[in-house]
Amino acid sequence: MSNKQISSSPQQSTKTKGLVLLVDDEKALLRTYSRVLRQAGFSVEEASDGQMALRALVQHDFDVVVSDISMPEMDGIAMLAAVRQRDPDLPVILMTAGADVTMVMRAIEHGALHYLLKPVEHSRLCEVVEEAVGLRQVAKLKSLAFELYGVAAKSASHRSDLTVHFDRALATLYMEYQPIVRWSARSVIAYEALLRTREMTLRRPDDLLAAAETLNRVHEVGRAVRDCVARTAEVATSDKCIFVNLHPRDLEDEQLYSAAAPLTRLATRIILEITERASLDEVGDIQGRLSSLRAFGYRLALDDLGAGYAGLTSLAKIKPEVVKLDMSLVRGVEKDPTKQKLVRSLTAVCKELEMQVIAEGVETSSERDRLVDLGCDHFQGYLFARPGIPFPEVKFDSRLFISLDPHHSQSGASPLQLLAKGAN
Ligand code: G
Ligand code: MN
Repeated sequence: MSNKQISSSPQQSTKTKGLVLLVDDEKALLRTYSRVLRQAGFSVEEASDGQMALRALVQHDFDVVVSDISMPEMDGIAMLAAVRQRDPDLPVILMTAGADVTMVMRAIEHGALHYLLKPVEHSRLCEVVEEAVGLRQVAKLKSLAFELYGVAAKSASHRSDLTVHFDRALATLYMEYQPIVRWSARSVIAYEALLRTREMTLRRPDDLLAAAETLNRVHEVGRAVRDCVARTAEVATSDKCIFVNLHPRDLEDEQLYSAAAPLTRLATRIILEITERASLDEVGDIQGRLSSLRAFGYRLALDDLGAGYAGLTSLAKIKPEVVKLDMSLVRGVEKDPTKQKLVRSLTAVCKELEMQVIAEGVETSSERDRLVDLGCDHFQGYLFARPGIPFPEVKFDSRLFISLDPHHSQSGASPLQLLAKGAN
């Protein structure tokens, strides 16, 4: 029937307050509500039964559905259920002539946003529709944000999607490098290689690693990272040490111990960071593995000290050459006596144990100055440089600055020696 055609053009939706799908089998009401909504600035598509409404939903991207409940064939509740199947975020407002409690319950159960009694007051209709359009906008932005920056929490139920994203993340993986400075010499002594990817859904390294864990593909990330660092280190000009993060699972990858692996050839320039956030308990023969790495020339750093649950056990197990203080201890250290005490004690103990201390995540000069008072001399953080490709320089304050040439340090020692044991 011609009166069942969908009216008004969908293109209007871009210029209006929002696109409404109005569903009612009573033609007079359909016309009236449609006119009211249009006058209020909305675009309206009309449908005179549930089936027709579902067809319209396939064709257009509606902001809200306003539907009568009692209609022949498919009623408003059944239509609502069908809408929910294909779009969990589309607001649906139901209208009915009688206040039937069971009906209201069912409507709410199926996720109706509002339940209006007929005859619906015109201003109330516009108000409710306007609110629904706003909610729809928020839902869209939220899902966009999730797509761009969200964690891979939905991964378990979307394993095949996750595989596609993870493959793309691996294929577009690259490293950024953040300088580590020795403040007393005003010089860069090393860089930390930080994992990056162009795959937007797994941009945060934590999310990429979580995906790798879910898919049981952690070793692939570790190998890609090490190969990438090795390639950069071989072609780029810097001869400084490079800190490379290891996932605890990487310690079980035989490729890490292969003499032919690209990073092995550079081992004496590499400090492998092992995080304190994860437990090493599941890694078999940890002592044997760490000795093999040291035999190649690798040194070890304990990352994120102060953020983990591992207490002293990881420190005792690894006996790292370098300890990195977690940024949670650094943030606002100048205002927090407890943090000051902790940093002072940790720094002193680590020095006793001949472990070099690096304070991570230093963002302000007040944090840096207080850390210097507390005995720290090695820093990393946005205050000095953001991570970049490859090997960003650090501009030290010219009044205090000793040498602008990053390859020439004031002491005359090579950057490697500066980081060697006891070179405090
Ligand atoms: O866990 P790990 O220490 O490896 O993580 C280092 C992370 O901290 C990197 O992702 C890096 O980009 C980030 N980072 C480096 N410097 C700073 C800083 O000064 N402030 C903050 N908030 N993050 C930093
Ligand atoms: Mn690290």
